Amino acid sequence: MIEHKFNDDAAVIAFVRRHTRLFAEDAVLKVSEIGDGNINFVYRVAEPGGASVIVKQALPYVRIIGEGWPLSLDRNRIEAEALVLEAEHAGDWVPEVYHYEQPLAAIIMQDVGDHQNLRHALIARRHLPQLAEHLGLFMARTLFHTSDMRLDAHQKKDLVKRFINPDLCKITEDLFFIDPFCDHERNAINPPLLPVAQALWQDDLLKAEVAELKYAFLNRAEALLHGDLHSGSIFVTENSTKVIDPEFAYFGPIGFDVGSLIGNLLLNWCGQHRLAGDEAEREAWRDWLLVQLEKLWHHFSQEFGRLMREDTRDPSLQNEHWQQRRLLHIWHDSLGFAGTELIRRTIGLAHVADLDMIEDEQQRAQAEAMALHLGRELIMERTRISSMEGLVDLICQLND
Ligand code: SR1
Ligand code: MG
Repeated sequence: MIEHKFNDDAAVIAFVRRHTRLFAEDAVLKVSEIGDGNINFVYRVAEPGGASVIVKQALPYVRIIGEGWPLSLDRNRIEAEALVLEAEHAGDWVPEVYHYEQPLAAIIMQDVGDHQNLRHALIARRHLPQLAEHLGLFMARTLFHTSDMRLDAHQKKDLVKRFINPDLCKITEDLFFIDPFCDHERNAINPPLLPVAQALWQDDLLKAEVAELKYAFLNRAEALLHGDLHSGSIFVTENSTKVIDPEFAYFGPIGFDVGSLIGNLLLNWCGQHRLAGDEAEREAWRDWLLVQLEKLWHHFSQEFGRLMREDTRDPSLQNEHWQQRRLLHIWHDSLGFAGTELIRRTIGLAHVADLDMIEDEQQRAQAEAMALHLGRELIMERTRISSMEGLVDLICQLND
């Protein structure tokens, strides 16, 4: 029996009324459970035709698995605190937190229901003119301002302590770096793709590089990451972008966030290759995605570079040569982590609709094989790809 779960809609409404003043006393409120993620329960509380808020509640286990996979409730505190911290540096791009309540492991936050989930938007080939700029700036600012370049020694260590997140990190450690590279029972593999997956499991050189990336994930406390920056964690309109769901936040390698996002654009690029419909339209969309990739890195690296030059506090880190090297290092890490995201979303536990929605299993296997191949190349070649042009060349060769 889970004692702290909201018993019914009335309990959710009472919680919201207790901690916000958004609704008039006589307003008739409606609750709907709208969570489609893997882990938590998410409720929308709305006055029909009027205001609304989101209540996100963590239970002490993974939602899609049940009580057999216990999970610390502290993730909910981490999410609330990460949202507040992100808002200090990138307030335009995160929902506002109205209240966090530790005993209920619940957050009341701004409803971004007028936005569309980015994964659905990409599948529908919706052009989003400001997406790459918003996400590039979001990452540059949140990551720079929580790094040793900006914080003093004590501030940084205090924050690292606050964001120790062992349960959620363990999910990533397993789902990104272990399961997809062996015949693990949690994997979900499209039958025609099995021989390609089996070849990966035999590939010791690839596994050595994955071990390198995992070791970085385990040990390199460079900045406070969002930690789960995939298309499903982003909501969009034409001119607005909101990044939600930082419950995986912890201090890790900056390239993990950048790479997760690159990986998700590339998953869509692979999936669209085999989606039914007009080929010219599909290819035009895939070209648009590559342009977004370029823009994303452009905005991220320009802003991160500017912040390093203008706002680095530690004099020993103000060295221009070192700063350029740092950016190149982030680029190489990003490519490697993008590769692991491509692979784990294709044959691991948590798939993505960009690939899963291809109905024909053979067609799907072709798009999936492309994702695995691209993932492998990114991991293996990451330190030899020195620029965005190099990345786009590699991707285009794969398409031929
Ligand atoms: C059991 S959790 C599976 C995945 O869902 C989350 O959103 C993370 O991406 C995690 O890897
Ligand atoms: Mg999530």
